[in-house]
Amino acid sequence: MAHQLPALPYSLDALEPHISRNTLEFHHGKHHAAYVTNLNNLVAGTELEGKSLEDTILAVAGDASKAGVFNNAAQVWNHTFYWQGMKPEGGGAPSGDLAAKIDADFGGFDAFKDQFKSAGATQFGSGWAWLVLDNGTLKITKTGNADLPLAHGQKALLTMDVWEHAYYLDYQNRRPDYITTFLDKLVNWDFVAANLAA
Ligand code: MN3
Repeated sequence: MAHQLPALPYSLDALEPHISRNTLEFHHGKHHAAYVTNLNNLVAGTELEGKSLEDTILAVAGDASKAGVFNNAAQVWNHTFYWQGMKPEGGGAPSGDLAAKIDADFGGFDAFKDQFKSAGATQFGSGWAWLVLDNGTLKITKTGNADLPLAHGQKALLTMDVWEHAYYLDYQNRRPDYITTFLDKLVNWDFVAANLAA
């Protein structure tokens, strides 16, 4: 079965005023959809056709001759994961085991936020900021273009898209304002906690 564009886990206007319907219509309906279409076209008739998204990513990671497949497959995965990491009335602080783990590995929630903001702000050009589990330890990372933790043996817990298409319609060049809003108003900590527990 061909790869499908997953529905958003909320309505197109659910994240307003922080992320507009206009942004989600383009970002999900055009950008994310195009990655799915491109991936299906690239794998059609090859040994990758019918493989899961994760298996496809792992099969071509590091293979320069398959960069197009990697980029589109990874972008499909990254966006599906990004949507789930946000919710209406999100943000605030995590609780329970996740909060304790953040305190232990970062020295507190404020230190986590500072590192996450810095990763997003300093990713030059297009890419992603991540909270990952790396050999049992929480870490903040950033990746360029489509690159993702799965290709580096890390488990993704949360991601923030810092490609300009993620924020430009709502924030123009003010990427730091988008990042602050993502943390304060949008993060779905229940999703992050479930990923940590899985
Ligand atoms: Mn994007």
